[in-house]
Amino acid sequence: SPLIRLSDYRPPAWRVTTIELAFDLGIDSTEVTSRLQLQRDPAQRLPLRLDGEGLELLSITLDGQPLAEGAWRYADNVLEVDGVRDDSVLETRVRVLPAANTALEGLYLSGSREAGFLLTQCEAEGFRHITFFPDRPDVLASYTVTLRADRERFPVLLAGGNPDGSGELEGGRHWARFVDPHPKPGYLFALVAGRLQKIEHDYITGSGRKVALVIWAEPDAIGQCGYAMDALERSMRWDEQTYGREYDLDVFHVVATHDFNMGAMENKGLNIFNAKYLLADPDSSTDDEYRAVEAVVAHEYFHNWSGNRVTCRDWFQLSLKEGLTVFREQQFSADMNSASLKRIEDVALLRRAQFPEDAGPLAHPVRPAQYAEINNFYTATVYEKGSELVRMVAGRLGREGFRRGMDLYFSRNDGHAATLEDFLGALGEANGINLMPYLAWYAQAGTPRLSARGQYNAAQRSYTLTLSQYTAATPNQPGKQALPIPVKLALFDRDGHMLPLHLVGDDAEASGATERVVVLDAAEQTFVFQQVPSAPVPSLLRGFSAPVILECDYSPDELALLLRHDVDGFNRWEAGQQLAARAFDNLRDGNATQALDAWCGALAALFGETGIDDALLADLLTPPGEIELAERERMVDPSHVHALRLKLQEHLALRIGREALQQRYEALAAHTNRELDAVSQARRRLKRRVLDLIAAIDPWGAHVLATLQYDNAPSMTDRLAALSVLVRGNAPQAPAALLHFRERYADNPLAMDKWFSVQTQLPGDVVLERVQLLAQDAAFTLKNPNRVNALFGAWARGNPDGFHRVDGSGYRLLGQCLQQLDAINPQIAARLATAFNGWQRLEPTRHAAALAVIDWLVAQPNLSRNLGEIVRSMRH
Ligand code: B3K
Ligand code: ZN
Repeated sequence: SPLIRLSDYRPPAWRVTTIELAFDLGIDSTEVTSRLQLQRDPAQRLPLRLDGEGLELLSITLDGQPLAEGAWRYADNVLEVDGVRDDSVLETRVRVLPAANTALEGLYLSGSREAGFLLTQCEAEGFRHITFFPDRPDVLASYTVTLRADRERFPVLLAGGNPDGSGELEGGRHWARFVDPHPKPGYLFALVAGRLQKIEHDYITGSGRKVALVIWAEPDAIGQCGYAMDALERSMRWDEQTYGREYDLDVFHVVATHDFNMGAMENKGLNIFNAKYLLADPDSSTDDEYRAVEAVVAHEYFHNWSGNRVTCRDWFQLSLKEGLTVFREQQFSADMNSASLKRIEDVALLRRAQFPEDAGPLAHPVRPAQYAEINNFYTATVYEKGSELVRMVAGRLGREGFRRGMDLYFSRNDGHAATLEDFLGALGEANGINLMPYLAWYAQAGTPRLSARGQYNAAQRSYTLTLSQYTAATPNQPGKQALPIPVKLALFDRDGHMLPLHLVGDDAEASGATERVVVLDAAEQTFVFQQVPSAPVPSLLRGFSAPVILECDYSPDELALLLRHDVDGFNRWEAGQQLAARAFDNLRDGNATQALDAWCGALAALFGETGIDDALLADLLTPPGEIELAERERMVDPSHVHALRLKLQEHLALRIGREALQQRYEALAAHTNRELDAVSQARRRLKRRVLDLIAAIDPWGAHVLATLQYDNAPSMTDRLAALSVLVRGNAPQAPAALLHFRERYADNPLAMDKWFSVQTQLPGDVVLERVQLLAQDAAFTLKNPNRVNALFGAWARGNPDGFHRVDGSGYRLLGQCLQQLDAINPQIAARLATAFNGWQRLEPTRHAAALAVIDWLVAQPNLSRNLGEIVRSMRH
């Protein structure tokens, strides 16, 4: 398929100023009438060309006149019309088939024909599956939408914008109209129709306007929407207080569906959510899921300004809205919960999902230069690395400066489609700083490696820090340039105290602080600190001040010192992670135990101390994951990585001691409740970790504890943690617990997803047969994205040892699944296929087996553009 290139961007030859849409809704067949008020760009003399995919054209008129045969052509997903003048009105009537739409893009049916409801998903290019339109984000139109449907089958009719009347029609039908006063691109259009129930809450904005907040769900789920409503209200207040941004319509609708390709969608005035990120109750949701609901509700709401009021000029600018909105969401979550725990979570995700992406065949810049299928670019790079880039810039400007810059960005671009240059330009201009050097970060793929070397000169009492950077080549990008890398740092003395910093070249005023930022903006630079009384231990990249891989030859003792004393919660955890990675190397190489001793010793000491937060302790006791550890290997054997990581935890548990673990477990278990306050959540988190550590040295004892915990669990968090220990330990109690879980939650799709996922964590080769068995289960279907991800996604991504079978049968199973799935839902197939990422560094046997399956996929006829692009790129 042809590549779309950023360098080919041209402004639209035709714009649409207003669109009037009318839907005659039906499950099998829906008719869509659209009236476009067109506007020609006088500088371009091109015929009118509108996007349209899979539309059955029923009628077409131009300025009220039926168009002659030959005056229009509809081929290759483009409708071309002759004789259109500036100011012309084009009316089309088309038919679409919602129930047959398994790709879940455009207008489709969620749930069963009898009880389900109709909804739309338009980002990125779904609007062209609904009507003919210039389906690109820089064409902003005013929308008037009329929905007509059978009242009994579709009692609720919703579209974005403010309600503008409703009424009865003949034959038991009814109608409702919505007018959106804010011009928007087609990707933000949405409608929902069906039997839904609601909860409502009146919100008063900072300036005193009343907004009706309405959350809609199917009858059996409406009782699980209260937490989302609470999170929505807090998000709205936070955006007013933090960014001065108010909501701008009279109503804000939110709808939950079980059939959705991603997390949620920020359609103007009508957000649509994957039920997984909206529904929550203690009996079926874990603490992590509650926090995910809070974050995603906030994320979609924040898009109302960062994405909707100011949208993207083209899809290459996707990170303009996504990176920025992830950053805003992360700030919000940090404010609502613990900031350092949030930072740990975000960096762990970056390392697990984005660093491997940036190091493999799918590596692409945050602003890609080309794509075949834009839906393949909703990636960890665009989202998470994009957020890190905003964070670097925000850090550079400081709190007030960033707010000043954001105010200018919003006011200057309000109602427009903007670029990353507009963003950095406004932020810089409001602060008198040139931020354009940061554009290089957006254009360059790959994770920079930052090397730090320190040298202490006792005679001069000076400490010289040399920083250098290097980024390895990535596909299509052999040469790399130096990037501006802000390094937040502190120096510790050997007793664990921070030293005042006197950097050569600073004026007296800046001198003496214990923490500061230096910016490396060349291949290598040197920074000299004076008045340093003794050889210090540097704490670098505090708070993870730049998305890089830090290489610094700390001794194990130095890392242990930071782990015990660093006051930056993130860097304290980070020191532990670095030390754990070195301990892993000790076990792998078998030639030293220094790091292993230091890691176990420092954590055993912390375990015995009081005063450390339970949740932070739980995170400190968790070594880097298997994917992260594999990233450090030249040649990867996933089973070996898995086994060594288990060994690592066994050493840690032994050092802490079975008795101490038991005591802590019992103390934590004594508090058992289902409250969501930070202290209760932290206890559950630590309890889960302690139980895991017990399982590492005394599986039998752990299984007894886990069975009790399962039976008495007041919340899903405790229940699932216990079940997971039983399953991962292949405990004799596991089958009965799984059976019980299944019966108890048979009618709860989100809980059933967990039933599927937890079983993908079975150890060893046996998991493959389990996955095959589960794929035949009556409750499994390839048509539901959540179910597919819960089984195949959780297995291929969450159980590297079980997926990367040395005989290649794991790859073949995934390959067959992808082939079938691609015919049903190409977006989900393409995303699942990224589980092959990293195959090039597998040891030779697995490498050959994975390649054979990738090649087999590439050779399949009729591959979708989505899956085709991913599997072909895998060969890079
Ligand atoms: N903007 C949507 C993602 C759309 C994905 C299209 N394949 C959700 C979000 O990022 O908020
Ligand atoms: Zn988003």
